[in-house]
Amino acid sequence: MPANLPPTYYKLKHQHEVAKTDEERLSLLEEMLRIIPKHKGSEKVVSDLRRRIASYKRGSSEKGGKGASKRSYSEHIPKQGAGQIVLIGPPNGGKSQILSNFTNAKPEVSPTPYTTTMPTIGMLRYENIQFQLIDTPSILLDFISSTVLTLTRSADLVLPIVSLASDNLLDDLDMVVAFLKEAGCGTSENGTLVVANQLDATGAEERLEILKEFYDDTFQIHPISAETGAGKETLSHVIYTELDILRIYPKAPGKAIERDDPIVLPIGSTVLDAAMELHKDFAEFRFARIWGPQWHDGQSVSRNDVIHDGDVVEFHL
Ligand SMILES: Nc1nc2c(ncn2[C@@H]2O[C@H](COP(=O)(O)OP(=O)(O)O)[C@@H](O)[C@H]2O)c(=O)[nH]1
Ligand SMILES: [Mg+2]
Repeated sequence: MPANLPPTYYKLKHQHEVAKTDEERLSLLEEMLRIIPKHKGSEKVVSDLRRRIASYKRGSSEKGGKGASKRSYSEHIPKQGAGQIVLIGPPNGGKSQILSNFTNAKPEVSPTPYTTTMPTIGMLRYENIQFQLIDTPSILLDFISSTVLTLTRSADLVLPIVSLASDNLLDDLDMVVAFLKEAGCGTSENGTLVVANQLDATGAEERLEILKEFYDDTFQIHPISAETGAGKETLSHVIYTELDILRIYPKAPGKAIERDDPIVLPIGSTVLDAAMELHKDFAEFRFARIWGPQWHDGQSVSRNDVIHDGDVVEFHL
């Protein structure tokens, strides 16, 4: 049951999110608990508030909800893997469900809006690499979370998640567009990805058609279901393409190619970039040989030659 919380609650919640000290956090949580309407729909939020207040009073620094990340609060999340992907969107799009089902992270998933209060990280495996997915608190138009804004701006890729189970689908997407504008990440013509989640829901196909009718020219729309996993592989592939990266395989002279541990670099990288990524000592290599569709097998390449996705490079020191 939705909690239908008053705007003041979200304002306090945001202040709590950006608060600098535990004293401030505690007093904001107490204020949230004071003003929250107590009814069946808000039961879960209320009990969560009580639990967190108690935990502050015990002097613990637990900040997230159940299962949330316990790391200390920081707006910037160091990048891991082949790219940092930030999931943003309206409440109940399924951001947390995607993280939970597609990675080994266990964020709280719930039909109660605004359950997610802290970013949570998980790694999504794609073939022989991994992407860092970040689940975020849902966006609200009249209250922009500075955490989500910062993450959106620094991400390698932002993935808006909307729900095909929602009758507010078009409004939800408009809110995402407004948020991206606020973040200074304008939506490019047919460039920005949008994940239309919950494809398994009743009426999803019809809503997808409507979504496409209105937005096919503006967005690349990718239907998926976090629940069934439908569309996951295609989405992972699209993420890979959107990141403008390539994989190359280093090979030691006389040894077999290691296919399970590629070097990931931006498209346009050179033989020297690959050498330096492998190890700083490799920057001084004597010569390098390369294999791939663009090359003669084992041909010698120079430092400034541009490498291609899938190339195998052998460095001679
Ligand atoms: N049927 C269906 N339900 C989903 C799917 N993804 C999420 N949900 C449900 O939608 C609700 C909101 O999900 P959640 O991940 O917490 O949304 P968030 O607010 O975007 O993080 C939960 O009850 C989920 O179980 C999906 O692919 N299919
Ligand atoms: Mg969530």
